[in-house]
Amino acid sequence: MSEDYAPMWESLGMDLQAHDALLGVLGQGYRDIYLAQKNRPEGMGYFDFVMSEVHGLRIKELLDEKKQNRKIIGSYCVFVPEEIALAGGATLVGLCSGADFAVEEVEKHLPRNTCSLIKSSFGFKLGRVCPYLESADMIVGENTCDGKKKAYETFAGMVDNLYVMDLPQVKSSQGHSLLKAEYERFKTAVEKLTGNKITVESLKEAIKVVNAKRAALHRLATLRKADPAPISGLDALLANQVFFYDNPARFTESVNKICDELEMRIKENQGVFPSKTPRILISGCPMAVPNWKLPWIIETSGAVIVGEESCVGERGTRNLTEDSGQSLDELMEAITDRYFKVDCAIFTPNQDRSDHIVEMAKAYGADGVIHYGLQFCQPYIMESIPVENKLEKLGIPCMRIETDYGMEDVGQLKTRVEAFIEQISD
Ligand code: BJ8
Repeated sequence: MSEDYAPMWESLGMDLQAHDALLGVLGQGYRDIYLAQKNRPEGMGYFDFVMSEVHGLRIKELLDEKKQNRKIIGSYCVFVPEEIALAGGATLVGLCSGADFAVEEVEKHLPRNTCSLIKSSFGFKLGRVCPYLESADMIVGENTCDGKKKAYETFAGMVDNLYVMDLPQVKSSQGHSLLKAEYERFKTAVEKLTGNKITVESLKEAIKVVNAKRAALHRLATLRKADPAPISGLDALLANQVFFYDNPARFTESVNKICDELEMRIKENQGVFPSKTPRILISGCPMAVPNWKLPWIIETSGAVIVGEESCVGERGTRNLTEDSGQSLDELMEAITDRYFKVDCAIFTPNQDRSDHIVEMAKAYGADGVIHYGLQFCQPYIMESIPVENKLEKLGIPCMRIETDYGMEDVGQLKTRVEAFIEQISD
């Protein structure tokens, strides 16, 4: 890191010793997994920098924004509309939850058989190691899966600024009305937090900013259809992860810059892996920073990842928000329409998701799909069986993996992944 940020972290009430240990592991993991890759696009240098300053410069920027009276809102789910936060003059940051921390302490509050993502969110709070969490003026929890829903009841006793958003579970007209009502309630809460009234102009502008971020990722995704793949899945995943906490305009510009470079690579028939390398689509639970285990295993086993059907990926970003509305109500309706299309496995039935997986597998020329389920995540693990059946019927090989954030199963996973890659290479 370029500066001594210890006083800043201390001012946030963080545990410096534990935080140093976390950064040590994160830095080592990043070097071993990311910097060890060959032939990366030069534009990834920006993301390397972002990662090297993930708890430094970006936090300093957020604290500077706070000094200017801007509020920071932390979120754990792609159902929390960034458009509304931005329109109210707040900054939205994703709270990662991609690594185990303070597990013993966490298991005093949560059952052992809780998914790693939820445990991680508790661990970062209990261990006082996440400066994003500690900088947030409001933390939004959402009633999605049962695990999260119940965990937030306990989490409410650990932070004094938790806002819980209710979400529908069925894609019916009643479900749509519930989502819209919840977004109206969130809009009021943001206005109260920031002291700013959301206007047609501010909401339109915010929609434009968030759409531009998503459009840049669409451009990146489209370029990954090329063979040889111009960028690794690991690097593309990183861009999707940084989407959640970088400055929006800077992020858009940086992704577009990489896309310019990738277009040149494609013209020159250059790739990160040789042409005809087996192509994998990953589908399932979100992979938050620094959860890079499975992509790393796949891409060091002779395959390339060409797409992510995930909230940290295409499920989270594929739809844009219509911005032609002329009134607040029309724009709020458009926001609701946009988010209502997110096909998270908490919805029942959830046919759209399996259709989208098939669509992605075809569009990206995937030779096979690896379904990634976090252990104890009922919604995604349950869905993985019909998803596998559907894919197999269509002749698309699929492998289901259940894992957690630990490294104990790396050897076993690698063996299974290698066998799958061999199978789809024939
Ligand atoms: S919209 S996927 S970000 S809820 S892995 S905590 S589902 S038990 S993360 Fe998610 Fe929003 Fe849905 Fe996306 Fe529960 Fe499963 Fe754990 Fe999960």
